[in-house]
Amino acid sequence: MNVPSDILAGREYTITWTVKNNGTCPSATIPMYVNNEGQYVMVNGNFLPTPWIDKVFVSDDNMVDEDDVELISFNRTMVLNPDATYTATQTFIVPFAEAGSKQILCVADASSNTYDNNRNNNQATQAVNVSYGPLPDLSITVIDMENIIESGASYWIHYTVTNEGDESTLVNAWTDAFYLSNNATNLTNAYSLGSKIHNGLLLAAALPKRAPSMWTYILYSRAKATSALISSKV
Ligand SMILES: [Ca+2]
Ligand SMILES: [Ca+2]
Repeated sequence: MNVPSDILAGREYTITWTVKNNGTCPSATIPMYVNNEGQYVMVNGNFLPTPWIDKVFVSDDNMVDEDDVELISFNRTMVLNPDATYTATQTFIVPFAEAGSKQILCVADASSNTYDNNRNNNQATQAVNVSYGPLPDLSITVIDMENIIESGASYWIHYTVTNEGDESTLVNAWTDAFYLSNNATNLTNAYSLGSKIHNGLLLAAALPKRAPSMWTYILYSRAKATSALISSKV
């Protein structure tokens, strides 16, 4: 397994791993039938591919269990002959919640589909340090809306979102949502006024401008009640 030892959460990385059949027979299903004497007989000597799945996890320890986060699920359908190998390369992203000292666990045939007679060598493990890199910082400003709104009527909300962080957004699509709430911070019982899907990166202000670092939208919304604040959430 080859994977970087220092990883930034939320960023895409490449992992490469190699699997070898150390056994003496192919990783395959051997079709058999029972003849008139009750003996098992191989059908034409053909081996059928047995599908299996290689998986990659990020884990606090070197054991695969339910606490681990699956990063890659890689399907294989092939006959791997004795001493034959294959090498797979896949990309993965470690979630922000997994920052810290972690282990990357790469498991060949993670669902035990093949008749592997020694599962002790089906896992490769590497310690990694997962940290936060520079992050984006979205900031919303409501440019224009009515201060007094009537229940059942429709209104425009004119707003701007700016990236004030040190890094461009790590995703290129998200949803801005607007609520009617009886307080400015808690959305627990807030009424949803509407939402707007944003498409496109917001670059960090310090980076060369390949795309706007600010987007302005006008949201057309219908208010439910009058005596409440408009809360915004990006
Ligand atoms: Ca674990
Ligand atoms: Ca094995």
